[in-house]
Amino acid sequence: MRTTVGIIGGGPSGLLLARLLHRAGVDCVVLESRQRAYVERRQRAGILEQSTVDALREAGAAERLDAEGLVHDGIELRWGGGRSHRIDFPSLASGRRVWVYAQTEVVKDLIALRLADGAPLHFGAEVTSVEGVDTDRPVVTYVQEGRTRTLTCDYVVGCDGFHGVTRAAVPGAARTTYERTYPYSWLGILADVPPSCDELVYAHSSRGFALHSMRSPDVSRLYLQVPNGTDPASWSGEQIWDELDFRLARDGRQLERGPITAKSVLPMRSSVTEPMRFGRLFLAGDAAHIVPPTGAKGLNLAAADVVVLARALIRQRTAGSTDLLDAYSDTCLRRVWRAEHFSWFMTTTLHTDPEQSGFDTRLQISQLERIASSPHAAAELASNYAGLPIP
Ligand code: FAS
Ligand code: PHB
Repeated sequence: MRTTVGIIGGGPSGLLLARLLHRAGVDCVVLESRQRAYVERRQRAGILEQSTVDALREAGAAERLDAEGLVHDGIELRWGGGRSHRIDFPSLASGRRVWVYAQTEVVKDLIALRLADGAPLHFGAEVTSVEGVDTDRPVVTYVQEGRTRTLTCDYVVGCDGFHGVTRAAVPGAARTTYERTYPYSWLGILADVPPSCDELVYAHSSRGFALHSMRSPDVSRLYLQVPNGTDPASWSGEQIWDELDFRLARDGRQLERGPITAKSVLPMRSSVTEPMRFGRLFLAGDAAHIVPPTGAKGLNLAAADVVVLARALIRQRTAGSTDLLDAYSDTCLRRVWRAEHFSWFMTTTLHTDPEQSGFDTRLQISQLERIASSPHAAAELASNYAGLPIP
């Protein structure tokens, strides 16, 4: 096969890029290793920042989001067994806000649109190599239904996530990866019970972090900080609810409880690979960078990368100029590092490192008290959380 843009990975970044290019008349092919049902049910992000919603609307992919998504104008921070403070986005973040609309739903919407357009989206197509990225005819090799096939492209975009193959297609001497791991993970649950709070609640406690989130008026999404290597099966439903009550405690009110329908453990990692481009190969989303989910940035960074890249590819095809393509990596990395810092800040302020001292804990409390007492500190958190404009 032959195409202008070969997109490896049918997650949010690959699918949104394909949508943006298709609407501009730039032909592309999406190769996704998993089957459609797997990709559509994979539980991941839950929060869309303003720029992501704007991009989905501009791509004609926000009809269900606008009908079913929950608009949120703030989040609540809790600490010290009773202290709490609400961060108000409209007053602190220039009117920008966030939406609760799960990544699974974004992926379902983009797949449905791609298939309705009759545009090439191949499931069960595992890419095994990307060659010739330093030539003007890179070749993607993939296996589908037991047969090895090739796709010749003008450009290849790695949207294949942290465990994909495209990052390795950049020669080791030409790339640098900056990483940090954290001494804790998240135990996440889905529960068939209405959310106990109207908004998201991020809680610091002596026994560790907890997050109250949601998926709909009838489904709650909650997380507990747990040690790395925790087996989700080692936590019973009652133990999970009891620990969530302790950590999210406020005025003695307990959480509404209900059947837990999904349970998984997510390790925490920060990682950035530079540059995000090598010859005719571009990296986008988790293929290039990972953030701990405390700042709700992962999916949103992926969306921002492909908005910038789509604009650059369309300019190259329509005006013959590679200026935006040449600037892609630097343009994205400025925003990536801002989100990396914010995600690290939210993670290290709200989680309790098992090795931390009493001094460290006092610093965390002081930071939380500063946010509660200073409109400037609160505005810095609000503007990062609601998301900075895409350049
Ligand atoms: P993705 O990983 O979503 O998609 C990559 C796609 O490429 C996948 O469909 C994969 O099957 C495919 N692929 C991989 N190798 C391939 C190959 N060789 N050939 C073809 N296809 C290939 N972010 C948040 O903001 N909040 C959260 O709560 C949150 N929770 C997360 C939980 C987990 C377990 C994980 C792993 C991530 C979580 N994230 C969260 C981050 C997540 O949402 C990512 O940022 C987002 O999925 C990034 O999207 P993509 O870059 O498209 O990568
Ligand atoms: C979620 O609802 O899955 C979610 C929300 C906010 C986060 C992380 C995850 O920071």
